[in-house]
Amino acid sequence: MLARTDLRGAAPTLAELRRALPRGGTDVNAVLDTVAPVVHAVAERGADAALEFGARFDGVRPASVRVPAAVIADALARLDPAVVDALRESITRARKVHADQRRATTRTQVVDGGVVSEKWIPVRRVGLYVPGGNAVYPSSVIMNVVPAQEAGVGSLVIASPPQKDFAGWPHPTILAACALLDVDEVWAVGGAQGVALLTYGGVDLDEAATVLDPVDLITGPGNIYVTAAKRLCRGVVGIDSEAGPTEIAILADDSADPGIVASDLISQAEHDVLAASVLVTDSADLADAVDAALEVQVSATKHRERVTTALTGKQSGIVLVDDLEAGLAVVDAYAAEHLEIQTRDAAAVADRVHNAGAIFVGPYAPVSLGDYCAGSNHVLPTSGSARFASGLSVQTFLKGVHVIDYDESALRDVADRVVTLADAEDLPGHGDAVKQRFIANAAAGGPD
Ligand code: HSO
Ligand code: ZN
Repeated sequence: MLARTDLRGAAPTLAELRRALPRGGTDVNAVLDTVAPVVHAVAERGADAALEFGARFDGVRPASVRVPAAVIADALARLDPAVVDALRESITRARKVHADQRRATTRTQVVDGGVVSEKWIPVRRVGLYVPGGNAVYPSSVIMNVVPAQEAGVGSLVIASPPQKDFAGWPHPTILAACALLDVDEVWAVGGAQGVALLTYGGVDLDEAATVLDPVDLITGPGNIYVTAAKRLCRGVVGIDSEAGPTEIAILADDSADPGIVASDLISQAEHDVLAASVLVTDSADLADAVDAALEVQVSATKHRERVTTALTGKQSGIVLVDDLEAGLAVVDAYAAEHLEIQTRDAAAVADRVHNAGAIFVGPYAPVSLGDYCAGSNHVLPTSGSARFASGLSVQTFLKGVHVIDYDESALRDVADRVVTLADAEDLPGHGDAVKQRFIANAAAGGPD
């Protein structure tokens, strides 16, 4: 079922390796021209334009952009208690992990009388985009909201597309997750117009003419139009990352259970026809066994068509390597969003991985656990960006600010060096700004 790339006996360069690996890719640039007029219209006309586009693209126009509190409360009241319980457990575990990510102010005594501190200030107002349509993921609400709250973000709004089946409000499971997380500001707006409204703000067309304040940072995945709008709005607003289709890579040796490997490959293929499932192994026997297990499991899985399309797409496959060493080079070059290690001594092998969004160690840490209930975050870097980017965390919502506090003698001690460097850069005004302090002191008969 999975295409094979055989690297045994080969010694590819990094560039050759990257080219040889299965990889998809969506062309966000191709829709920029379609999305730009939407963004511009919302930037100019605010909620009015956003609702018009919603009516056109989502086929429904909610009574207001802001979802009434009673609608949110009602969604929670109606949710299956077992789902409520599981969401609560997911929230509790995520809070535990993310609370530990908070950063303390650092204070460095550079010299006597000269201190530089770095403090971490939460972004003031954040917009979390939550997709509607096929992918209704209350778990993603948790993964975005919890780190923002643990970072101390004071103001948080969730935007999610209006749903035809629910009177134009976002999906009730999304609203219920908001209620569980104490998020009370939810906007029924999605797509490019949702991103634009978060960026530029507006005034709701409800009776109270509710003000829709713009945000400082937008996080959360979306479809290609949402991603294109994020690209266009970046700069006016902060953007977390551009999320591509989900990916799982599994590094496995002959000790791995082929049934487990197959089911984990299917679990992420289930998300999207463009999802990538990649097995990297030094065991041809395991590759054969996984393929056989896939045949059986895929035919029994609910979303078999979508899964089959994903697994047979050019973004998925099996990469055969000579040994684990070569396997590690492959997974580092691939830089998967999710990487599972299904080998002997899995923890030691995991320790050697350099590039992955998140690493899942051994047979009892499947990606599905991380998707919902490990406590880790499931918003992770895709498309190879794990080489330089991190998943969502408390850090995403913090800004580091240096605070510089030097007294007179500390400045005097280094003044000559500042003047020298300023002159070397032909910026004598910079040096003068330092000298001025000491001239002024002398003229005023100061302590000089
Ligand atoms: N695996 C997805 C997240 C998700 N899975 C949400 C289930 N629901 C991307 O990390
Ligand atoms: Zn998932």
